[in-house]
Amino acid sequence: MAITKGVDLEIVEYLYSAEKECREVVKVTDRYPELSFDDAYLIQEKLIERREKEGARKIGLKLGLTSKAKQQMMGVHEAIYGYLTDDMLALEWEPLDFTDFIHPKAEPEIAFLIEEDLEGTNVTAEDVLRVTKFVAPAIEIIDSRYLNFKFTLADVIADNCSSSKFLIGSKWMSPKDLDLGQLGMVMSKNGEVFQTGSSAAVLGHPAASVAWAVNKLGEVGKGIKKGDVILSGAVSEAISFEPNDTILVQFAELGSVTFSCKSST
Ligand code: OOG
Ligand code: MG
Repeated sequence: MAITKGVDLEIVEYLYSAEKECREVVKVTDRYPELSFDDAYLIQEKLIERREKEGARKIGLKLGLTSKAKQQMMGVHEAIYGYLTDDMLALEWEPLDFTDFIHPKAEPEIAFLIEEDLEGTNVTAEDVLRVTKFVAPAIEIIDSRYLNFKFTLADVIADNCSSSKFLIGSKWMSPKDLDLGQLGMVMSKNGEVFQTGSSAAVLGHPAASVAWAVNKLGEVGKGIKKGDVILSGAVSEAISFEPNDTILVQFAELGSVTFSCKSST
């Protein structure tokens, strides 16, 4: 069942202000249990439009729930997607301010830099690799606007899939020059290893995850564009961080990406 007309904009304002004020809020489906996935993607779209009105610019996409482990955790069989905007890009050499977040977590991802438009409903991982100029190591910082980071699938889609910030490492490689399907990954916090994994965790191959997103967008006549940055979805579980923490993600062959969080004073 779909939500009634007009409610969508109310939800957009609800989520927009929660993000702006770094405030966690009760999940949308507590009030609107009838919220469908289609409703949720529509709200996500309008939420991005709302941010574009304030000057943000769409620069690409992010995938979520692309690993079997995460899908099982949520009891779903499908990935989800959200949008990246220019104001989400964080830089390795500028410490993050914890007061910009609610309860952030960092996760290791592969970034795709796209050099050709791609659209369709039968797109394969090979097609994606063909239009990918570079891949790079990346960290996504997710920061659900919902209380205790707890939500249903419709809730998280509406909340632009928990997106907050992302960082891209400095080593960019052509996907032709490495075995992108089997890259080992180590994520550490303050020098201690917290997560290990392989890029194969992302739907078998990170390019398959991007292909899934292109096909999903293809169903509504959209696609990906030259210049887009696309985050593959997490290679392992996310880890939380606090002021003074330093997170480092290292990928075999593809190098590393890191950030620190400022002290709280
Ligand atoms: C949803 C977003 C998940 C990923 O890479 O799997 C995501 C969440 O877990 O909050 O970005
Ligand atoms: Mg992610």
